[in-house]
Amino acid sequence: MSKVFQASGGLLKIINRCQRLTSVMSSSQRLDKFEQHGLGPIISSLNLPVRGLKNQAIQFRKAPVDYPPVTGSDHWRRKMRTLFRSLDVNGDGYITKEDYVISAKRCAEYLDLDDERAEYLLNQRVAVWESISKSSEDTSKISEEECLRSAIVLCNQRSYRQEVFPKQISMHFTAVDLDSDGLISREEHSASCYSSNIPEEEAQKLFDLLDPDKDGFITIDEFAQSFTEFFFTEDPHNTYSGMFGPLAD
Ligand SMILES: [Ca+2]
Ligand SMILES: [Ca+2]
Repeated sequence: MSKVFQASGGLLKIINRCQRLTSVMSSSQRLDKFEQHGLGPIISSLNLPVRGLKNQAIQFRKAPVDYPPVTGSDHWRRKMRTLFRSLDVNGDGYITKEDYVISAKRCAEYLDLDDERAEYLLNQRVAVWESISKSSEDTSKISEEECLRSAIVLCNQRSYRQEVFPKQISMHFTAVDLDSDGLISREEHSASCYSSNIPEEEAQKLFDLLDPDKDGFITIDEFAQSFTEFFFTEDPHNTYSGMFGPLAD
């Protein structure tokens, strides 16, 4: 998830105005309306590191833009807080570069990587941090509050759903697919969970959730499906609500 816009004083008013529109329009129309309020350019400067994924285009089962607007329900906020806390590896209440450095080191430790591969992984994670932090209010740290505030705005932008979200999925997939074979193995997934302080037993359950066809690998399409459902649905019973571990309060 990205926390990549500059909050402005008028932003909450814009969100409230947009939310009032949701009862009378189709989801596609509703998202168009968000764009008309001028939030699109906020994300235009994103420069995310994206791998070619062996020319695999993501095949969404249901396109992100076809989901209704996010209202920011209690359940949705709990999901976002859970994700935030999985990224705040040192638990200091902020996502910082240090979290990405610790995460890379833990991942390398879990997989017993040699120095060269460990350094590659570290550089990759730091690049992710730099891409998401450069537009935050304080470029040295991102608070939970800012993270939630930006998430709801971004999730309701058509341009975010169409252009940036697929790139972010690709970026996160690349970060977990450590041997770059285009598939996330159980071991790669476990390493990623370990680097986010998710217990091994929990990691095994999460892998099964993300590998619904049970072939032993998470494909980019399975990965995209889980992220799309996580970010754009608000049903507490949705299968993917717990994809980053038990929900935070
Ligand atoms: Ca932290
Ligand atoms: Ca792999």
